[in-house]
Amino acid sequence: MSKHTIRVAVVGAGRMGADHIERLTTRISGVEVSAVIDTDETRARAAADLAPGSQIFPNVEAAIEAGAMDAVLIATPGPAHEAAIMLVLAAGLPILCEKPLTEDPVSSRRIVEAEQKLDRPHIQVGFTRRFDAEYQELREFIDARGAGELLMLRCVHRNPTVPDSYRPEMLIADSVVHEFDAAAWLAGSAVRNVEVRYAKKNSLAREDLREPILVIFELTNDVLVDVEMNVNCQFGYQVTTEAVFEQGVARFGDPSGLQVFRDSKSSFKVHDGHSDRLDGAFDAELQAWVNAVASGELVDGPNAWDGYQAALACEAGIRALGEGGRVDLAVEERPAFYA
Ligand code: ISE
Repeated sequence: MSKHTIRVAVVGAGRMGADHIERLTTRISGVEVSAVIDTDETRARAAADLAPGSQIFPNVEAAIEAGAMDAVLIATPGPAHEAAIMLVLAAGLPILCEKPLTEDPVSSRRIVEAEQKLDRPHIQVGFTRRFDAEYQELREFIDARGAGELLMLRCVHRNPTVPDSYRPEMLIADSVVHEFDAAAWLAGSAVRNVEVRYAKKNSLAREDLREPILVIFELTNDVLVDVEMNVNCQFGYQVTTEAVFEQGVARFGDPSGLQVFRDSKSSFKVHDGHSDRLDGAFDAELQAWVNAVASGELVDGPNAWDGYQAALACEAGIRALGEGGRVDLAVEERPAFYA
């Protein structure tokens, strides 16, 4: 692809889609939002107002037919991802798909099979944590054996509250999916089994939402990972990771910035949600993707194979959530296409 401004169509004009449209329009270079695609015209129009000059379309087919874009960012809810991806892949355009790639491994597998018929990967998956400076620093530390071999990862993932649309299995498929991807990426190994334990239920959580939970999983290199998944912690958004090595411990995610001492107390600002906690990572992720599309590389970050691996881990995690016990995954070798 030549060095012209990349024209991006954003599919899905909800909160995440609008956020990406605003980001692409105001903060990312070498790109313009040329199309907004949403079945709800009012929503599409409101989001398109954030990107002057963009056109709106009711579906992906119409935008492809009009030749409205060079690349596509998919920000619809997960169940709509496969259909949009298949259409865009058939048109040979690069894709940045918000996580999850799809909500089950069977449909994710269909996608990696379709993509492997192309000359190179076209799909990047929005596992944004890989673009966060603290995650990147920890990965470099692990790779450099800064404190010897990595033994364990101890993660905390807390949300202040979740909307009523958040179903119990989303604890795994929408939330712990981040740790499945991030831990595998940090440690350079795939997830091989998953177990879920329930804590005493938070009475502030909805009746049908039994949480917090503790998710424990092993990687193929024997590193053990545990995640406190807590979506009603009330006080703010918190993501911490502690890596335990043979000769030390490395940790990130604790509050930083201004510490105020007042009225016999000290305090730090805590993040409100993923948008402020991961703001810089979202910028870095989108800029890396746009640059990759412009250079013809098409993907610079987690690819569809990573999305498929996360879907396999989620399927095992959802079974463990419902049935208890440890659920094993079929570990497959990464194809050379996705090396
Ligand atoms: C949400 O979809 C996200 O991606 C957030 O990062 C995560 O913290 C939250 O639990 C999910 O529901």
